[in-house]
Amino acid sequence: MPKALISGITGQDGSYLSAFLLDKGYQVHGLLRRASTLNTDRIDHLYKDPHDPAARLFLHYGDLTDGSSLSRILRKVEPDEIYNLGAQSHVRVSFEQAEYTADVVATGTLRLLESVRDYQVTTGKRCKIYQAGSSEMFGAANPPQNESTEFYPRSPYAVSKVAAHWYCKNYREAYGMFVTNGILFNHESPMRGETFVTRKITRALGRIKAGLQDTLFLGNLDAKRDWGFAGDYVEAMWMMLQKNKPDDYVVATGEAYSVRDFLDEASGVIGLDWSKHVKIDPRYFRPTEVDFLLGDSSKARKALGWKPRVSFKELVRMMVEHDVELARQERTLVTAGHSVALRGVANA
Ligand code: NAP
Ligand code: F7E
Repeated sequence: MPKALISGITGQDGSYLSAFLLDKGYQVHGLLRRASTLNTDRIDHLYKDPHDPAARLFLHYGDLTDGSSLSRILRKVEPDEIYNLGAQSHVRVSFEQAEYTADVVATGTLRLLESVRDYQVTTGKRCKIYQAGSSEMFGAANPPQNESTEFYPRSPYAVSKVAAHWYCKNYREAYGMFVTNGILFNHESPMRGETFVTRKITRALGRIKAGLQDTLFLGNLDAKRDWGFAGDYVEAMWMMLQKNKPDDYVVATGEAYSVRDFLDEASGVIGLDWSKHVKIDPRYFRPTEVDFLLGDSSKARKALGWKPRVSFKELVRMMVEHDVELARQERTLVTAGHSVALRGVANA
C-alpha cells in the first residue's frame, strides 16, 4: 500500500487530496497543528479511529515551523509521496503577518526539504515531494502566464512562495531529490476558507437569502482570476508525482473572470440583485494588488494528460447551492433560539 504524507491536510486541498488518495488505495498521513479547538472539520468524514483495522488515515501532531517534528514524522511514516500543502495561505493576511508567513511558507518548505534530505541519506529510502506553488508568484506579470513567465510577486505570501519554489528547484539540482513544483491558479470549492472572495460571496448570498445578513462588504471587484475546482486540481498534484522525473507545471483552466463576474454568476443562481447588498470597504484592498491572472496549462495537459472537468458556471452553482443549504440550516438554529458563528469580521 503506497503511503502519502500531507502537510496542510486540514485545509481545502488537503481534504480533497486525502479523499482522492484514499480512493486510490493509499495509506494517508497528515500533519496536524495543535489548536485549542479541533480543526479537522474538513476531513472528519474520512477519519476512522486508529484502533479500527480498516483505518487508513492517520494524523500526527507537527508544524512546518518545527523542523524536529517533521524529521520525527518522516522516520515514523516512511512515506513514498509527500504533498507540502501547509501554508498561511491568505494573501491579505500576509501583509499583516509577513514574518510568520515567510516562516511557514518559505522557511517551512526549507525545513521539510532538509528533513527529507537527512531522512534519505540516513535510511537510504527515497520519496517524492510535491510543492504547492501558486499563480500569485506571477503577480504583476502579463497574462497569460506559464512555466516560462518571469515571477513578479506582489505580497509577502507570494514572495515566500517564490522562495519555496526556488528552494525546491535547488534541492532537485543539488541533491538529485524528486521535488516537483505545481504552480496552481486559484481553485475553489464548498470547502474553501470563508475569507477567500468566492466563498465569502457564496456564504453571504446564502445568508442574505435566508434573512440572516443584509450587507456584504468587499474590496476590489475588478481583479480577474482563473478560477477552477479544487477537486480537479488535486488530481493534477498526484499526476505530477507519478512521472519518472520531477518538473514544474502550471495548472489552470485558461479562463479568467473578475470578482464582479463571480458576483453576477453567483447571484444569478438564486435570482438576487447583488448591487442592493454589496458595499465597498477599503479595508479589503491590498497594498499591492494582483490585477489579472490567466493560466496557460498546455504543458500539464500534454505531459500529464490533465484537464479540468468542472466549468466556471458549474463551480459557482456548486458553491452557491452548498451555501444556501448551510444558511437554511443556520436559519433553523437561529429560529430555535441558538446563536450561529459570526462570520466576516476579520479583515480578509
Ligand atoms: P488552506 O485551506 O488555507 O489550508 C492551509 C493548510 O495549511 C491548513 O491545513 C492549515 O492548518 C495548514 N497550515 C497552516 N500553517 C501551518 C503550519 N505552520 N504548519 C503546518 N500546517 C500549517 O489552503 P488551500 O487552499 O488548501 O491551499 C493548499 C496549498 O496550496 C497552500 O500551500 C496554498 O498556499 C497553496 N495554493 C492554494 C491555491 C488555491 O487557490 N487554493 C492556489 C495555489 C496554491 P490549519 O487547518 O490548522 O489552519
Ligand atoms: O482574492 C479580491 C482580492 O483572497 C481574490 C489564495 O488561495 O489564490 C488565493 O489568493 C481577489 C483579489 O484569493 C475581497 O483583492 C475583493 O484580487 O480570494 P482571494 P487570492 O488573493 O487570489 C492564490 C492562487 C493563492 O495561492 C492563495 O493562497 O479578490 N477581493 N474583495 C477580495 N478578496 C478577499 N479575500 N476578500 C474580499 O473582501
